[in-house]
Amino acid sequence: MRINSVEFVTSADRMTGCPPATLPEIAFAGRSNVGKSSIINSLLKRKDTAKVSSTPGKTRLINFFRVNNSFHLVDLPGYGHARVSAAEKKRWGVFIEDYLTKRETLRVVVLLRDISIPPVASDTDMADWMIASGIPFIEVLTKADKAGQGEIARRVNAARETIPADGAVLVVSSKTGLGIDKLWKEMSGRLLASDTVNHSEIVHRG
Ligand SMILES: Nc1nc2c(ncn2[C@@H]2O[C@H](COP(=O)(O)OP(=O)(O)OP(=O)(O)O)[C@@H](O)[C@H]2O)c(=O)[nH]1
Ligand SMILES: [Mg+2]
Repeated sequence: MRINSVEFVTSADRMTGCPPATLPEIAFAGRSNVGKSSIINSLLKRKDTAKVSSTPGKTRLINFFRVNNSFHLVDLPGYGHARVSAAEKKRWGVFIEDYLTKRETLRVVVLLRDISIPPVASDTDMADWMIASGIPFIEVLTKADKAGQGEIARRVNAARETIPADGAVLVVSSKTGLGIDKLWKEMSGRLLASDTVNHSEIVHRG
């Protein structure tokens, strides 16, 4: 993907705070600390467009980034973060659920999991819920630089068994750039399937 421009659009903490639904969107979901913001930066070839932190729960709002004036990448707050109150968790949950089920321009969700951490209930619940709700998603295992070849193969196989997804399981690292081009390819396929996007802006390399 050739990145011509990236603009931060807005942060929203409720549906009415989201920008007008005019551009197709891809949202990034996963547990806190899994590397959602880092992957967005890697995809955009930027260091700190999306805020990254070693403290889980850094992203507390839904952040919208406009790319090539053609589509949005959307950074969601992580689920399953222990350090926030039950009330706040519930409020986030309702907002994220609203966003995922009601946003007309949402094309696909990139669902991230840490390759070194076996799936927990919140991961499988999320995947099951998206399947039941008819929300298409791409399954991605992150932080692959922390795992050896053998472990990667095992985790990919396990991921195929534990989480039924329609497509392939992608393996990525924001640290080394592994799998980023493949992920772009998968994402641009979903964007190209929509009419509203300016096709000339979506060009993937190689
Ligand atoms: N080794 C390694 N570390 C990573 C990678 N991606 C992210 N990290 C680290 O993981 C931590 C969390 O990264 P973030 O991108 O902030 O994670 P997040 O999913 O956006 O977290 P929340 O906003 O809290 O939900 C940071 O310390 C990152 O440096 C990766 O590919 N490899
Ligand atoms: Mg984040």
